[in-house]
Amino acid sequence: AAVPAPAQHVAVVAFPFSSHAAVLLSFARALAAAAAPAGATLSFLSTPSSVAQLRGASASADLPGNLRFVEVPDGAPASEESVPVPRQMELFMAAAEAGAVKAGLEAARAAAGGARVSCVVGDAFVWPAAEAAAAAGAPWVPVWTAASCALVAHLRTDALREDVGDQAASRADEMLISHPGLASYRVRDLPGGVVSGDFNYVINTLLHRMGQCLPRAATAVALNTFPGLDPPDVTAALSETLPNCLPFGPYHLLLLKDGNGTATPADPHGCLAWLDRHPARGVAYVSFGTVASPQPDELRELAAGLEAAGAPFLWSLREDSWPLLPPGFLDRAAAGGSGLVVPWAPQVPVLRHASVGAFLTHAGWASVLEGVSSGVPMACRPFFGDQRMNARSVAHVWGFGAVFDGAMTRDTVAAAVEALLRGEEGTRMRARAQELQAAVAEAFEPGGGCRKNFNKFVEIVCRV
Ligand code: U2F
Repeated sequence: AAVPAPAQHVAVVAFPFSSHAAVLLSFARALAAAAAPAGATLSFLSTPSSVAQLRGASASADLPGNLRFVEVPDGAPASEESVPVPRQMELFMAAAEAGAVKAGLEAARAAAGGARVSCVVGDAFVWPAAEAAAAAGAPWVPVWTAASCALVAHLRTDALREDVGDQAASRADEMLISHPGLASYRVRDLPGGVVSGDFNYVINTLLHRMGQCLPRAATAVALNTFPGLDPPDVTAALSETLPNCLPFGPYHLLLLKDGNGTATPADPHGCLAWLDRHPARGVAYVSFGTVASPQPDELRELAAGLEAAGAPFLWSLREDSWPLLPPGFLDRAAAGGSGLVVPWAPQVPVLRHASVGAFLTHAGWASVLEGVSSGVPMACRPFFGDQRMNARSVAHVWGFGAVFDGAMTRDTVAAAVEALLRGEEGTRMRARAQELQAAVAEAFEPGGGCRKNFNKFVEIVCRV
Protein backbone atom coordinates (compact mmCIF):
# COMPACT_ATOMS: atom_id res chain seq x y z
CA ALA A 1 0.00 0.00 0.00
CA ALA A 2 1.17 3.52 -0.74
CA VAL A 3 2.70 5.24 2.26
CA PRO A 4 1.16 8.72 2.69
CA ALA A 5 3.67 11.56 2.35
CA PRO A 6 4.56 13.05 5.74
CA ALA A 7 2.89 16.38 6.41
CA GLN A 8 5.17 19.34 5.82
CA HIS A 9 6.44 21.23 8.83
CA VAL A 10 7.75 24.66 7.91
CA ALA A 11 9.79 26.66 10.43
CA VAL A 12 9.65 30.44 9.96
CA VAL A 13 12.58 32.20 11.67
CA ALA A 14 12.10 35.87 12.64
CA PHE A 15 14.61 38.67 13.23
CA PRO A 16 13.17 39.76 16.58
CA PHE A 17 13.81 43.53 16.32
CA SER A 18 12.00 46.68 15.04
CA SER A 19 9.17 46.01 12.60
CA HIS A 20 10.85 42.86 11.17
CA ALA A 21 9.06 40.19 13.24
CA ALA A 22 5.59 41.68 12.67
CA VAL A 23 6.18 41.84 8.90
CA LEU A 24 7.31 38.21 8.89
CA LEU A 25 4.33 37.15 10.98
CA SER A 26 1.93 38.58 8.43
CA PHE A 27 3.96 36.80 5.76
CA ALA A 28 3.69 33.56 7.79
CA ARG A 29 -0.10 33.98 8.10
CA ALA A 30 -0.38 34.12 4.33
CA LEU A 31 1.91 31.11 3.99
CA ALA A 32 -0.08 29.16 6.61
CA ALA A 33 -3.32 29.81 4.73
CA ALA A 34 -1.80 28.80 1.39
CA ALA A 35 -0.16 25.66 2.82
CA ALA A 36 -3.17 24.50 4.85
CA PRO A 37 -4.85 22.55 2.03
CA ALA A 38 -1.66 20.46 1.71
CA GLY A 39 -1.87 19.71 5.44
CA ALA A 40 1.30 21.70 6.24
CA THR A 41 1.91 23.15 9.69
CA LEU A 42 4.09 26.17 10.53
CA SER A 43 6.23 26.98 13.55
CA PHE A 44 7.01 30.70 13.95
CA LEU A 45 10.34 31.05 15.76
CA SER A 46 11.23 34.19 17.66
CA THR A 47 12.70 35.19 21.03
CA PRO A 48 10.49 35.09 24.16
CA SER A 49 10.06 38.88 24.34
CA SER A 50 9.26 39.14 20.63
CA VAL A 51 6.72 36.29 20.85
CA ALA A 52 5.07 38.00 23.83
CA GLN A 53 4.83 41.24 21.84
CA LEU A 54 3.43 39.51 18.76
CA ARG A 55 0.89 37.59 20.82
CA GLY A 56 -0.25 40.86 22.40
CA ALA A 57 -0.57 42.58 19.03
CA SER A 58 -2.41 39.69 17.38
CA ALA A 59 -4.75 39.01 20.32
CA SER A 60 -7.68 40.39 18.35
CA ALA A 61 -6.84 38.50 15.17
CA ASP A 62 -6.43 34.84 16.07
CA LEU A 63 -3.58 32.83 14.63
CA PRO A 64 -4.49 30.30 11.94
CA GLY A 65 -4.88 26.78 13.35
CA ASN A 66 -1.77 25.48 11.57
CA LEU A 67 0.57 28.21 12.86
CA ARG A 68 2.17 28.12 16.31
CA PHE A 69 4.78 30.22 18.12
CA VAL A 70 8.02 28.57 19.23
CA GLU A 71 10.63 30.39 21.31
CA VAL A 72 14.33 30.62 20.43
CA PRO A 73 16.94 31.69 22.98
CA ASP A 74 17.77 35.42 22.76
CA GLY A 75 21.36 35.03 23.98
CA ALA A 76 20.84 37.71 26.64
CA PRO A 77 22.49 37.24 30.03
CA ALA A 78 20.06 36.84 32.91
CA SER A 79 20.34 40.30 34.44
CA GLU A 80 18.05 43.03 35.59
CA GLU A 81 19.85 45.71 33.61
CA SER A 82 18.29 46.89 30.38
CA VAL A 83 20.53 46.17 27.42
CA PRO A 84 20.71 48.69 24.52
CA VAL A 85 19.09 47.41 21.30
CA PRO A 86 22.32 47.16 19.23
CA ARG A 87 23.84 45.04 22.00
CA GLN A 88 20.68 42.89 22.12
CA MET A 89 21.09 42.34 18.39
CA GLU A 90 24.75 41.33 18.83
CA LEU A 91 23.83 38.88 21.55
CA PHE A 92 20.98 37.44 19.49
CA MET A 93 23.13 37.01 16.36
CA ALA A 94 25.98 35.44 18.36
CA ALA A 95 23.51 33.02 19.95
CA ALA A 96 21.93 32.25 16.57
CA GLU A 97 25.37 31.41 15.17
CA ALA A 98 26.25 29.33 18.21
CA GLY A 99 23.18 27.09 18.01
CA ALA A 100 20.09 29.04 19.12
CA VAL A 101 18.33 28.53 15.77
CA LYS A 102 19.19 24.82 15.90
CA ALA A 103 17.71 24.69 19.40
CA GLY A 104 14.64 26.51 18.08
CA LEU A 105 14.22 23.94 15.29
CA GLU A 106 14.41 21.14 17.86
CA ALA A 107 11.83 22.90 20.03
CA ALA A 108 9.64 23.25 16.93
CA ARG A 109 9.93 19.54 16.24
CA ALA A 110 8.96 18.72 19.81
CA ALA A 111 6.03 21.16 19.67
CA ALA A 112 4.82 19.49 16.45
CA GLY A 113 4.64 16.06 18.03
CA GLY A 114 8.01 15.02 16.62
CA ALA A 115 7.34 16.06 13.00
CA ARG A 116 10.74 16.95 11.53
CA VAL A 117 11.19 20.42 10.10
CA SER A 118 11.00 19.98 6.32
CA CYS A 119 11.85 23.56 5.34
CA VAL A 120 13.29 26.63 7.06
CA VAL A 121 11.84 29.92 5.81
CA GLY A 122 13.04 33.07 7.50
CA ASP A 123 14.07 36.68 7.59
CA ALA A 124 17.23 36.83 5.47
CA PHE A 125 18.87 38.88 8.29
CA VAL A 126 19.11 35.70 10.40
CA TRP A 127 21.64 34.07 8.07
CA PRO A 128 22.78 31.49 10.71
CA ALA A 129 19.42 29.78 9.98
CA ALA A 130 21.10 28.50 6.78
CA GLU A 131 23.43 26.26 8.72
CA ALA A 132 20.75 25.17 11.16
CA ALA A 133 18.55 24.20 8.19
CA ALA A 134 21.39 22.26 6.58
CA ALA A 135 22.04 20.40 9.83
CA ALA A 136 18.34 19.47 9.94
CA GLY A 137 18.50 18.31 6.31
CA ALA A 138 16.04 21.03 5.28
CA PRO A 139 16.29 23.71 2.57
CA TRP A 140 16.70 27.37 3.64
CA VAL A 141 14.37 29.85 1.97
CA PRO A 142 15.14 33.42 3.07
CA VAL A 143 12.67 36.30 2.89
CA TRP A 144 14.11 39.73 1.98
CA THR A 145 12.00 42.61 3.35
CA ALA A 146 13.77 45.67 1.92
CA ALA A 147 14.38 46.86 -1.67
CA SER A 148 16.00 44.70 -4.33
CA CYS A 149 18.69 47.30 -5.10
CA ALA A 150 19.78 47.23 -1.45
CA LEU A 151 20.05 43.45 -1.65
CA VAL A 152 22.30 43.81 -4.71
CA ALA A 153 24.53 46.15 -2.67
CA HIS A 154 24.78 43.63 0.17
CA LEU A 155 25.55 40.79 -2.25
CA ARG A 156 28.32 42.91 -3.81
CA THR A 157 29.77 44.37 -0.62
CA ASP A 158 33.18 42.72 -1.03
CA ALA A 159 33.48 43.88 -4.66
CA LEU A 160 32.30 47.39 -3.74
CA ARG A 161 34.76 47.68 -0.86
CA GLU A 162 37.57 46.52 -3.10
CA ASP A 163 36.62 49.09 -5.76
CA VAL A 164 35.93 52.09 -3.51
CA GLY A 165 38.50 51.39 -0.79
CA ASP A 166 38.89 54.38 1.50
CA GLN A 167 37.69 56.85 -1.17
CA ALA A 168 33.97 56.76 -0.32
CA ALA A 169 34.03 60.49 0.50
CA SER A 170 36.07 61.70 -2.47
CA ARG A 171 34.15 59.49 -4.92
CA ALA A 172 30.72 60.11 -3.35
CA ASP A 173 29.16 61.41 -6.58
CA GLU A 174 30.58 58.73 -8.85
CA MET A 175 28.01 56.44 -10.51
CA LEU A 176 28.50 52.73 -9.84
CA ILE A 177 28.48 51.85 -13.54
CA SER A 178 30.88 48.93 -13.25
CA HIS A 179 28.68 47.12 -10.72
CA PRO A 180 25.85 45.08 -12.26
CA GLY A 181 22.48 46.24 -10.95
CA LEU A 182 23.89 49.41 -9.37
CA ALA A 183 24.50 51.61 -12.42
CA SER A 184 21.71 54.04 -11.42
CA TYR A 185 23.25 54.75 -8.01
CA ARG A 186 26.16 56.86 -6.76
CA VAL A 187 28.69 55.80 -4.18
CA ARG A 188 26.91 58.10 -1.68
CA ASP A 189 23.58 56.26 -2.20
CA LEU A 190 24.89 52.90 -0.97
CA PRO A 191 23.44 51.70 2.33
CA GLY A 192 25.50 52.74 5.37
CA GLY A 193 28.12 50.13 6.24
CA VAL A 194 28.69 48.90 2.67
CA VAL A 195 31.66 51.11 1.74
CA SER A 196 31.52 53.70 4.52
CA GLY A 197 30.52 53.88 8.16
CA ASP A 198 31.44 51.43 10.87
CA PHE A 199 31.90 47.97 9.32
CA ASN A 200 31.82 46.44 12.79
CA TYR A 201 28.41 47.85 13.74
CA VAL A 202 26.10 44.90 14.32
CA ILE A 203 23.67 45.50 11.43
CA ASN A 204 26.52 46.20 9.02
CA THR A 205 28.36 42.98 9.91
CA LEU A 206 25.08 41.08 9.77
CA LEU A 207 24.24 42.35 6.26
CA HIS A 208 27.75 41.72 4.99
CA ARG A 209 27.73 38.13 6.19
CA MET A 210 24.18 37.65 4.93
CA GLY A 211 25.34 38.79 1.47
CA GLN A 212 28.12 36.20 1.53
CA CYS A 213 25.82 33.43 2.79
CA LEU A 214 22.77 33.85 0.53
CA PRO A 215 24.29 32.77 -2.82
CA ARG A 216 25.71 29.55 -1.43
CA ALA A 217 22.94 28.53 0.96
CA ALA A 218 19.55 29.74 -0.28
CA THR A 219 17.19 27.44 -2.19
CA ALA A 220 14.91 30.33 -3.22
CA VAL A 221 14.57 33.98 -2.15
CA ALA A 222 11.32 35.91 -1.58
CA LEU A 223 11.64 39.53 -2.75
CA ASN A 224 9.54 42.40 -1.40
CA THR A 225 8.77 43.89 -4.81
CA PHE A 226 6.35 43.26 -7.66
CA PRO A 227 7.02 42.41 -11.31
CA GLY A 228 7.49 45.65 -13.23
CA LEU A 229 8.98 47.70 -10.38
CA ASP A 230 12.65 46.72 -10.42
CA PRO A 231 14.56 47.81 -13.53
CA PRO A 232 15.84 44.90 -15.68
CA ASP A 233 19.49 45.34 -14.60
CA VAL A 234 18.56 44.90 -10.92
CA THR A 235 16.45 41.81 -11.68
CA ALA A 236 19.30 40.36 -13.77
CA ALA A 237 21.93 41.05 -11.10
CA LEU A 238 19.83 39.20 -8.52
CA SER A 239 18.92 36.23 -10.69
CA GLU A 240 22.55 35.78 -11.74
CA THR A 241 23.60 35.53 -8.10
CA LEU A 242 20.66 33.85 -6.36
CA PRO A 243 18.49 30.81 -7.19
CA ASN A 244 14.70 31.16 -7.67
CA CYS A 245 14.26 34.89 -6.98
CA LEU A 246 10.52 35.33 -6.47
CA PRO A 247 9.06 38.85 -6.29
CA PHE A 248 5.63 38.90 -4.62
CA GLY A 249 5.53 42.05 -2.50
CA PRO A 250 4.33 44.18 -0.88
CA TYR A 251 3.85 41.20 1.41
CA HIS A 252 0.97 42.75 3.34
CA LEU A 253 -1.17 42.42 0.20
CA LEU A 254 -0.80 38.62 0.29
CA LEU A 255 -3.37 38.43 3.05
CA LEU A 256 -5.97 40.22 0.98
CA LYS A 257 -8.07 38.60 -1.71
CA ASP A 258 -7.35 41.43 -4.12
CA GLY A 259 -4.87 44.28 -4.30
CA ASN A 260 -7.34 46.87 -3.08
CA GLY A 261 -6.90 46.58 0.64
CA THR A 262 -9.89 45.50 2.67
CA ALA A 263 -8.26 44.84 6.06
CA THR A 264 -8.84 47.76 8.42
CA PRO A 265 -6.24 48.35 11.14
CA ALA A 266 -7.28 50.27 14.25
CA ASP A 267 -7.55 54.05 13.96
CA PRO A 268 -7.66 55.25 17.58
CA HIS A 269 -6.82 58.87 16.69
CA GLY A 270 -9.53 59.23 14.06
CA CYS A 271 -7.21 59.88 11.10
CA LEU A 272 -9.57 58.46 8.50
CA ALA A 273 -12.58 60.42 9.77
CA TRP A 274 -10.41 63.57 9.76
CA LEU A 275 -9.31 62.85 6.17
CA ASP A 276 -12.98 62.43 5.17
CA ARG A 277 -13.44 66.13 5.92
CA HIS A 278 -10.84 67.23 3.36
CA PRO A 279 -10.99 67.56 -0.42
CA ALA A 280 -9.56 64.92 -2.77
CA ARG A 281 -5.76 64.91 -3.00
CA GLY A 282 -5.52 67.98 -0.80
CA VAL A 283 -3.70 66.57 2.25
CA ALA A 284 0.03 65.98 2.83
CA TYR A 285 0.72 62.90 4.99
CA VAL A 286 3.98 62.99 6.95
CA SER A 287 5.72 60.03 8.61
CA PHE A 288 9.32 58.96 9.09
CA GLY A 289 8.63 55.35 10.08
CA THR A 290 9.40 53.55 13.29
CA VAL A 291 13.08 54.37 13.90
CA ALA A 292 14.22 57.63 12.26
CA SER A 293 13.53 61.01 13.78
CA PRO A 294 14.66 64.46 12.63
CA GLN A 295 16.82 66.53 14.97
CA PRO A 296 14.91 69.21 16.94
CA ASP A 297 15.94 72.06 14.57
CA GLU A 298 14.87 70.14 11.52
CA LEU A 299 11.60 69.14 13.18
CA ARG A 300 10.79 72.81 13.78
CA GLU A 301 11.68 73.69 10.17
CA LEU A 302 9.38 70.92 8.98
CA ALA A 303 6.55 72.19 11.17
CA ALA A 304 7.06 75.76 9.92
CA GLY A 305 7.19 74.49 6.32
CA LEU A 306 3.90 72.64 6.70
CA GLU A 307 2.24 75.76 8.06
CA ALA A 308 3.78 77.89 5.30
CA ALA A 309 2.57 75.50 2.60
CA GLY A 310 -0.98 76.21 3.73
CA ALA A 311 -2.26 72.76 2.78
CA PRO A 312 -3.89 70.46 5.36
CA PHE A 313 -1.49 67.91 6.82
CA LEU A 314 -1.68 64.67 8.79
CA TRP A 315 1.54 64.01 10.70
CA SER A 316 2.41 60.76 12.46
CA LEU A 317 4.96 61.83 15.06
CA ARG A 318 6.03 59.98 18.19
CA GLU A 319 4.72 61.78 21.24
CA ASP A 320 8.15 62.33 22.81
CA SER A 321 8.85 64.78 19.95
CA TRP A 322 5.73 66.90 20.46
CA PRO A 323 7.35 69.22 23.03
CA LEU A 324 9.95 70.09 20.36
CA LEU A 325 7.35 71.57 17.99
CA PRO A 326 7.20 75.40 17.61
CA PRO A 327 5.15 77.16 20.32
CA GLY A 328 1.44 77.14 19.51
CA PHE A 329 1.86 74.83 16.51
CA LEU A 330 -0.44 72.07 17.78
CA ASP A 331 -3.10 74.56 18.94
CA ARG A 332 -3.09 76.46 15.65
CA ALA A 333 -3.38 73.22 13.68
CA ALA A 334 -6.24 71.94 15.83
CA ALA A 335 -8.10 75.27 15.95
CA GLY A 336 -8.07 75.77 12.20
CA GLY A 337 -8.70 72.09 11.47
CA SER A 338 -5.76 72.40 9.09
CA GLY A 339 -3.50 69.85 10.72
CA LEU A 340 -3.69 66.64 12.72
CA VAL A 341 -0.67 65.37 14.63
CA VAL A 342 -0.99 61.80 15.94
CA PRO A 343 1.44 59.40 17.60
CA TRP A 344 0.47 56.63 15.15
CA ALA A 345 -1.61 56.50 11.98
CA PRO A 346 -3.01 53.48 10.15
CA GLN A 347 -0.64 54.25 7.28
CA VAL A 348 -1.91 51.80 4.67
CA PRO A 349 -5.55 53.03 4.65
CA VAL A 350 -4.35 56.62 5.16
CA LEU A 351 -2.27 56.46 1.97
CA ARG A 352 -5.22 54.89 0.16
CA HIS A 353 -7.59 57.64 1.28
CA ALA A 354 -8.76 59.87 -1.58
CA SER A 355 -7.79 63.03 0.35
CA VAL A 356 -4.09 62.19 0.57
CA GLY A 357 -2.18 63.77 -2.30
CA ALA A 358 1.42 63.83 -1.05
CA PHE A 359 3.64 61.76 1.24
CA LEU A 360 6.65 63.15 3.14
CA THR A 361 8.64 60.05 4.05
CA HIS A 362 12.01 58.76 5.24
CA ALA A 363 11.87 56.28 2.33
CA GLY A 364 11.86 53.17 4.53
CA TRP A 365 11.10 50.36 2.14
CA ALA A 366 7.65 49.44 3.52
CA SER A 367 6.61 53.10 3.27
CA VAL A 368 7.83 53.44 -0.33
CA LEU A 369 5.89 50.30 -1.33
CA GLU A 370 2.76 51.42 0.52
CA GLY A 371 2.97 54.87 -1.09
CA VAL A 372 3.40 53.60 -4.62
CA SER A 373 0.75 50.91 -4.29
CA SER A 374 -1.64 53.73 -3.30
CA GLY A 375 -0.59 55.95 -6.21
CA VAL A 376 0.69 58.76 -3.96
CA PRO A 377 3.76 60.80 -5.03
CA MET A 378 6.36 61.43 -2.33
CA ALA A 379 9.08 63.73 -1.08
CA CYS A 380 11.85 61.72 0.59
CA ARG A 381 14.03 62.76 3.50
CA PRO A 382 16.30 59.71 3.93
CA PHE A 383 18.13 59.33 7.26
CA PHE A 384 20.16 56.10 7.42
CA GLY A 385 20.65 52.55 6.18
CA ASP A 386 18.96 51.78 2.86
CA GLN A 387 16.88 54.96 2.89
CA ARG A 388 19.21 57.00 0.62
CA MET A 389 19.18 54.25 -1.97
CA ASN A 390 15.39 53.94 -1.79
CA ALA A 391 15.02 57.72 -2.14
CA ARG A 392 17.34 57.71 -5.15
CA SER A 393 15.19 55.01 -6.74
CA VAL A 394 11.98 56.95 -6.07
CA ALA A 395 13.29 60.12 -7.68
CA HIS A 396 15.68 58.95 -10.37
CA VAL A 397 14.72 55.38 -11.29
CA TRP A 398 10.93 55.44 -10.96
CA GLY A 399 10.17 59.16 -11.03
CA PHE A 400 7.24 59.19 -8.60
CA GLY A 401 8.85 61.51 -6.10
CA ALA A 402 11.62 63.91 -5.15
CA VAL A 403 14.45 63.90 -2.59
CA PHE A 404 15.33 66.68 -0.14
CA ASP A 405 18.91 67.76 -0.55
CA GLY A 406 20.06 67.18 3.05
CA ALA A 407 18.06 68.39 6.03
CA MET A 408 14.57 69.84 5.45
CA THR A 409 14.07 73.60 5.81
CA ARG A 410 10.89 75.63 6.06
CA ASP A 411 11.27 76.70 2.42
CA THR A 412 12.11 73.30 0.95
CA VAL A 413 9.21 71.67 2.83
CA ALA A 414 6.75 74.33 1.65
CA ALA A 415 8.06 74.02 -1.92
CA ALA A 416 7.88 70.20 -1.85
CA VAL A 417 4.29 70.17 -0.57
CA GLU A 418 3.27 72.82 -3.10
CA ALA A 419 4.95 70.92 -5.97
CA LEU A 420 3.40 67.56 -5.06
CA LEU A 421 -0.11 68.83 -4.41
CA ARG A 422 -0.39 71.56 -6.98
CA GLY A 423 2.60 71.66 -9.34
CA GLU A 424 3.06 70.21 -12.82
CA GLU A 425 5.90 68.06 -11.59
CA GLY A 426 3.59 66.64 -8.93
CA THR A 427 1.04 65.79 -11.61
CA ARG A 428 3.70 63.89 -13.56
CA MET A 429 4.88 62.09 -10.44
CA ARG A 430 1.32 61.17 -9.50
CA ALA A 431 0.72 59.78 -13.01
CA ARG A 432 3.85 57.64 -12.66
CA ALA A 433 2.81 56.44 -9.18
CA GLN A 434 -0.65 55.58 -10.51
CA GLU A 435 0.86 53.53 -13.36
CA LEU A 436 2.76 51.48 -10.80
CA GLN A 437 -0.31 51.32 -8.55
CA ALA A 438 -2.14 49.68 -11.45
CA ALA A 439 0.77 47.26 -11.93
CA VAL A 440 0.63 46.18 -8.26
CA ALA A 441 -3.14 45.73 -8.39
CA GLU A 442 -2.79 43.58 -11.50
CA ALA A 443 0.02 41.53 -9.97
CA PHE A 444 -2.20 40.67 -6.98
CA GLU A 445 -5.27 39.75 -9.02
CA PRO A 446 -5.94 36.01 -9.32
CA GLY A 447 -3.41 34.72 -11.86
CA GLY A 448 -1.30 37.93 -11.58
CA GLY A 449 2.50 37.91 -11.30
CA CYS A 450 2.69 38.12 -7.49
CA ARG A 451 0.04 35.42 -7.02
CA LYS A 452 1.94 33.13 -9.44
CA ASN A 453 5.28 33.78 -7.72
CA PHE A 454 3.76 33.21 -4.29
CA ASN A 455 2.28 29.91 -5.48
CA LYS A 456 5.74 28.90 -6.74
CA PHE A 457 7.18 29.88 -3.36
CA VAL A 458 4.57 27.75 -1.56
CA GLU A 459 5.36 24.82 -3.87
CA ILE A 460 9.10 25.10 -3.12
CA VAL A 461 8.51 25.43 0.61
CA CYS A 462 5.99 22.59 0.81
CA ARG A 463 7.83 20.20 -1.53
CA VAL A 464 8.41 16.83 0.20
C1 U2F B 1 13.22 50.21 8.83
O1 U2F B 1 12.09 50.99 8.51
P1 U2F B 1 10.94 51.62 9.33
O2 U2F B 1 10.24 50.60 10.16
O3 U2F B 1 11.32 52.88 10.00
O4 U2F B 1 10.05 52.13 8.06
P2 U2F B 1 9.25 51.35 6.97
O5 U2F B 1 10.00 50.26 6.30
O6 U2F B 1 8.73 52.41 6.09
O7 U2F B 1 8.08 50.68 7.81
C2 U2F B 1 7.28 51.40 8.67
C3 U2F B 1 5.96 50.64 8.79
O8 U2F B 1 5.23 51.17 9.88
C4 U2F B 1 3.93 51.56 9.46
C5 U2F B 1 4.05 51.78 7.96
C6 U2F B 1 5.09 50.76 7.56
O9 U2F B 1 4.49 49.53 7.27
O10 U2F B 1 2.80 51.58 7.35
N1 U2F B 1 3.51 52.79 10.15
C7 U2F B 1 2.20 52.94 10.46
O11 U2F B 1 1.36 52.09 10.15
N2 U2F B 1 1.81 54.07 11.13
C8 U2F B 1 2.68 55.05 11.47
O12 U2F B 1 2.23 56.02 12.06
C9 U2F B 1 4.04 54.89 11.12
C10 U2F B 1 4.43 53.75 10.45
C11 U2F B 1 14.43 50.96 8.34
F1 U2F B 1 14.51 52.15 9.02
C12 U2F B 1 14.32 51.21 6.85
O13 U2F B 1 15.45 51.87 6.38
C13 U2F B 1 14.15 49.90 6.08
O14 U2F B 1 13.92 50.16 4.72
C14 U2F B 1 12.97 49.14 6.67
C15 U2F B 1 12.76 47.81 5.98
O15 U2F B 1 13.75 46.88 6.33
O16 U2F B 1 13.11 48.98 8.08
